[in-house]
Amino acid sequence: DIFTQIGFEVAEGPELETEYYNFDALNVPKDHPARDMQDSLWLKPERAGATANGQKLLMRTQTSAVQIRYMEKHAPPIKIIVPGKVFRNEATDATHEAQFYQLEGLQVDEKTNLADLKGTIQYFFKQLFGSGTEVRLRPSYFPFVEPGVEADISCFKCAGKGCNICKQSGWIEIMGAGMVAPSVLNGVKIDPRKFQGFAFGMGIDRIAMLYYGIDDVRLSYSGDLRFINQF
Ligand code: 2NL
Repeated sequence: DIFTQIGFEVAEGPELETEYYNFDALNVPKDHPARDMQDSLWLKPERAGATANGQKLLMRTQTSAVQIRYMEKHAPPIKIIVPGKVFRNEATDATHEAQFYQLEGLQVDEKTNLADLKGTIQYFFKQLFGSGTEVRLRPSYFPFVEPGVEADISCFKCAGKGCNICKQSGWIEIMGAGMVAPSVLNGVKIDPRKFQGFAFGMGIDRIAMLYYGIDDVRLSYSGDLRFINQF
């Protein structure tokens, strides 16, 4: 709702993806550890239907493939948010699940820049956590963006003084983002000399946990009605 108020549309796509859409189109190196069997849930290739046009299939590890598919079909201006379930080959504990929800966003237009990204993130977190919420960006790296950033918000519990939620730092690491890499735009036949884009991704479960003070991500998927009925 917060994003649709400023013109974003909701897009969705398949949970079962090809290696091309999940990794190659996003500039993830061929030897990147995220592609490993240890990190991703691959379908056995010998199983009938486990390849699509010779492409290996996996449960999507992020929703970015939806944005790639969208950019192939739609010319800019593009403003979408993509909610959806993602999957990791993960030993579960209080802060790790094998399935969780992400929300990614993508805007592509002429003259879209890093200030537009920061303004959009700032608007979102002020709406979600209150108008006193501050956002800061730190340099980071993701293969599909250049430059890449990590966004922190000022702690909504202690307003920056330092508490258990923000680990005494006053800031909470909340999402990754950046300007869409030119190679990613070229891959979907959008000319990066004419169009620029920003993109961001966040874990919805993690934000809900922070917001409601939930200390174990596995509760959300336990099927325990005493937990579910509180929301
Ligand atoms: C994170 C980081 C991110 C994106 C997701 C994206 C998608 C396309 C192109 C470029 Cl199609 N970028 N998505 C960009 C930066 C970060 O997520 O930590 N998520 C939980």
